[in-house]
Amino acid sequence: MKAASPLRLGVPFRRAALLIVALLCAVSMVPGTARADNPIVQTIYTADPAPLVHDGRVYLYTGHDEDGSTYFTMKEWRLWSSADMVNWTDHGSPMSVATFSWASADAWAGQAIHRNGKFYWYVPVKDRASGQMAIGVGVSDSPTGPFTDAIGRPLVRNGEIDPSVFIDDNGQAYLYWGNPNLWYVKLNPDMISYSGSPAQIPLTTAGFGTRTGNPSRPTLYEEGPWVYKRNGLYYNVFAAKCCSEFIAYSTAPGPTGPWTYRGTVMPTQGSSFTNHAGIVDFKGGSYFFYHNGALPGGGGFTRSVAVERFAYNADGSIPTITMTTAGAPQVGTLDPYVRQEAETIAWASGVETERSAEGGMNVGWIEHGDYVKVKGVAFGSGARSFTARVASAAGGGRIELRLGGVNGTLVGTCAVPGTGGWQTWTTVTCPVTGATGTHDLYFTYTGGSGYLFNVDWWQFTGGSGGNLLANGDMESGTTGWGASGGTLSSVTSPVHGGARALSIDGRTASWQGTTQDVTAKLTNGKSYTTSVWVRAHAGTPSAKATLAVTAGGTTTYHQLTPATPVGSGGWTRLTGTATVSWSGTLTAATFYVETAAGTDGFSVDDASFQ
Ligand code: FUB
Repeated sequence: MKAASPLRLGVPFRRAALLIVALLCAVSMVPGTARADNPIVQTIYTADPAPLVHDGRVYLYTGHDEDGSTYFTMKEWRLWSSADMVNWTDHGSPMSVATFSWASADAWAGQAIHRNGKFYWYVPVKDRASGQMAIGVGVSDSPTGPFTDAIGRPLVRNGEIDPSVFIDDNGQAYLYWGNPNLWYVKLNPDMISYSGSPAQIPLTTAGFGTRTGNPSRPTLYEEGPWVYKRNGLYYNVFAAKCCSEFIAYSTAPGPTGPWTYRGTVMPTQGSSFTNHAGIVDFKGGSYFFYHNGALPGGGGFTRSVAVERFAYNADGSIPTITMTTAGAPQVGTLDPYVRQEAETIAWASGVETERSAEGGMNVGWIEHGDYVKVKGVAFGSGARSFTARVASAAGGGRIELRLGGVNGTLVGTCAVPGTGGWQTWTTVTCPVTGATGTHDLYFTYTGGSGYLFNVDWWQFTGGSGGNLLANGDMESGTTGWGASGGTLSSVTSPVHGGARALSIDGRTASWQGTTQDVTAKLTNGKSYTTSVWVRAHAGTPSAKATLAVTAGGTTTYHQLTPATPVGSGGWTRLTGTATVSWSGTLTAATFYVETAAGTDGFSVDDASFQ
């Protein structure tokens, strides 16, 4: 599999080039600072981003510029997805020129959309029979494909490119495309046929700005429309002026116009003479995807997809966005206690990916000193062990688990043996110490010379059964706990288990209770189970466990357990399961045991939140 890979010759080149980037970063960065996460993909060159939000993930459909290209030599499309905008999972190539038997070349810029339980992916390709560019449509039951040719012929063919698809609130779908013109057609509800004929959107200077120096193209519109609707306003974000392009936009009161030119979204930047826009809203933020030539060896035909977070102005206008190497901030954290794919990557150096015989992709072409960074990994109260699925046709090597940097704190080392084949998989496990809280996790690969091993997936196990609460059995006194009012103490009687419990008295409001900060331990979108024993000091108050989450400036209260009457004659267990999610940057999360009403004192023991 390795020998057959078309990427193999590119690896040494890429490794050397990425080393240069690493050195540049090393001199320009303060130790410990989070490193750049743009471009999104470092393992291959990517172009023409088309993001799609579905079921809590962003799916990023891209083109693939071949290594060393001197033209738009593009044979396949690629797909990535993320739940947090920084760790991106490589799904390989779910569609290629070969998917369309009638096409001969040019897997250029397209867009995918979800409708009626299916995913439709509109792409420009060269029609073999006519030699003209045409628009094909792939279809799949899954956002990750595989996609098949939906109709076995071009959906539309007029020699122009770059389809964008949009479904209006009334269910009418539109396909837009074009260079040098701008076309649209109304798609039928089946999304694979259309009614009427393709029509041109008039390219007026009022609608698309004024281009100078090219009488045959008086407006700024060049190619790559991205059409969507927000708050009743229709947006067309497009590549403007050639060459080099910049990204501009127009707005309209309806899906077909009349359009008004609104100015620049992203100025000409970034060592690629093309640029290409894709915009989505995700988990409370707005994101602008584009491409540039920022990877080593990058340029107009060796491009890379990147992303910036932005906020619309109050009047709905789009601010000017500039390219950064930092990229978008992370939304939430990554859970190391569930299986994670090795090809889920915030930044990779030296490695590439390939199809795994066990499904999905694996990380391969690993050599000594290569690394993969996974950002914002929430270890919580501590990891105990690390397991990885590995294969090696050579002698194997080691996976060093480091926090905060490629040479950061070492929390574990896993030896990888030779397994007799690059796709002959085995599972290795090693102990972990010192991995608590939330950190960027680096897999630093070490070993001898040549390719060492492949990694398919990994997972940590928690140090205390996954309980996010420190001192949940209260045996360490009040350590880890606080009170939001009243007086907190550690008592030896009554206790539910062990020798100690927590006690709170002197409350003046029902929300005052025992508290613990779990900000660094939460995973966005995760389902948590709570169990805590409570005993009243007087009366029969209804006690409950609550999680207060502050994110994006807003505090949300999650009921972790139902409010349950607790007496003073014995212990009552509060238990429940709740999914905890938030939008924006998480700034505080506090676990409370409180009462629904009243100010009776109570005791708390044997609490878990996991
Ligand atoms: O990637 C090939 C072409 O370059 C796309 O179709 C255009 O939008 C430009 O990005």
